[in-house]
Amino acid sequence: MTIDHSKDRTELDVAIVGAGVSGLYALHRLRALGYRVRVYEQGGDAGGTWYWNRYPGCRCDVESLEYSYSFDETLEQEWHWPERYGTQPEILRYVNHVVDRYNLRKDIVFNCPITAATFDEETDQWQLSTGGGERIASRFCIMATGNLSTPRVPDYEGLDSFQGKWYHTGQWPHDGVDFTGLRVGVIGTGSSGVQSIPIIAGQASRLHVFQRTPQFSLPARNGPMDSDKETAHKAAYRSHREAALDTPFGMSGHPPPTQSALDISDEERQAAYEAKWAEGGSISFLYAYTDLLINKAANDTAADFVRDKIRQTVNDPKVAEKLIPHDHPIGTKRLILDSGYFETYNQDHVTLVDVREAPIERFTPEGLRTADGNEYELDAVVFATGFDAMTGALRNIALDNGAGLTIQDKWSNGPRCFMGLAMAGFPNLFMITGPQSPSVKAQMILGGEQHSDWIAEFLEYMRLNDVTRFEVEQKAEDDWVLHNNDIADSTLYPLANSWYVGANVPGKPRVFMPYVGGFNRYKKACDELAEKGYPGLRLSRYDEMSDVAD
Ligand code: NA7
Repeated sequence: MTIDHSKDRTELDVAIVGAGVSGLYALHRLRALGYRVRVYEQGGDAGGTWYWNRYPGCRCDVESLEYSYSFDETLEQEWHWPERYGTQPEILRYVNHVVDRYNLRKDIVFNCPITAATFDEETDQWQLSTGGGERIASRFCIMATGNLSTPRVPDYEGLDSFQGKWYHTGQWPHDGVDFTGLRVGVIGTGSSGVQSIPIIAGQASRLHVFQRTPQFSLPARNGPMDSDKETAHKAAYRSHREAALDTPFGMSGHPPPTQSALDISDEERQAAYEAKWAEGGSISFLYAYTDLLINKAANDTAADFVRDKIRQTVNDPKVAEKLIPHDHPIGTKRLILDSGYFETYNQDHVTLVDVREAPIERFTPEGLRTADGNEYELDAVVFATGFDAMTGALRNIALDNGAGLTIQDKWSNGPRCFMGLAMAGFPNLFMITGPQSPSVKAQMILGGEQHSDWIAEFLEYMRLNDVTRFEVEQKAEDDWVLHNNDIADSTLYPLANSWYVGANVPGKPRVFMPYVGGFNRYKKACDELAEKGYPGLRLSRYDEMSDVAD
């Protein structure tokens, strides 16, 4: 991209890319500090994940009283969440309420993808281009582009010829899809598949689920909000929020475990798992013992408990065995919460097809064919096949540092970031919940707030010190990447072929992307960085005279 020094371009202090929950809060926070800020969003409205993922059954797996903004006590008191876990429509309604309440819309440009971004060494500014050809110059750029925002449809031969309709869960039509009476195929059994399959089964005349990898899933035990619980939670909201900051996953209400799963009797452990199973929720289950995610033998006790539950739920033992995961420790792929998922396979019109055994060979005009020669006639196909997670959105932008380094080159062997917030070689560029930050391993709204607050304080520090540019020192980034990898390697996470390591995208370098040292530990590192005057970040000011001479 050529640098645009003309005057007919938007001039900003901070350009934010993405109007999801993080970008919205960053806008609110930075605008209040007096910065000229604007958000650029490719979607037609705000909400990010909750704007795009409108598939049936889409719901957050974090309880609604936790999965909400904490920055305004009035907001958290006045909003009523009708269910234990927020549905997509409810969360989107909440996001829009926030947008309107804080008058954010006036500084957001919708339907406006940022297609290119180049750093201008001469002026210490980012030069951004939009899909519509607008040019923006901004001192700082914040990529709030989301972790699961680049949907992936596998490259199946013949898909063009398929005469039915097909959908991706992450790009669901706004007016919904009625599957009544249709022969439907769902490909993929991650959270999106597991959440939508029971509902699609309720409409379809015939449902085939094409499963490559069975996944562990626990009952969500969703239901109407318990009003006593809501009242008590709201009465102590501040202490809940503070407690959440001091947990590994950014959520309150889960006392830290004190024992190894291997230090107690089988009976006691079984009773504990039963209680967690009855309570619902993934954190509660995985946080039952100190070592479920670091010791395979401990993990096996939890995995076996869930395997038995699947056997007890699914009537046909052969189908049950196919639904039972054996290739990864429980919790090392995102542990799913469901509402009646395994029970769905007890319905006569629902069939599980193992595409690990016989992969999908191609689509045909009538449906699809698997490698064992079976043909499946389908009227509609749902791709619940996930995302190019954590790096996809940024890599889709023609992003370069103006000195020959592109993001594609920088991340050719996997993402490298300093605390998931910034990168060596890309001055004045921030990420919110980027790779190598807790991101998807912590409550995302809390993570977005924490990152935005940290960025806001850093910008204030630079303003106070008359600085126009920051750069991450290479050593600081290398040390952080090493630290991130060391922590991941001390856990069971790398044992799974998950999107955490990019395994779902053919050819993607296998690197463990989220920081799993705990949100609390991570936040402490961020706070210390600020307290110590930002070691590892080189600060400078451009020479205005030379700029004028240009
Ligand atoms: P996920 O969790 O990445 O799940 C995608 C599913 O699609 C998973 O079962 C994949 O199997 C399957 N998949 C992907 N590609 C194929 C092909 N080519 N053939 C067959 N099956 C395939 O995405 P979700 O949208 O469900 O959830 C994403 C996150 O959103 C979730 O973790 C929560 O954090 C919320 P695989 O396991 O790769 O073998």
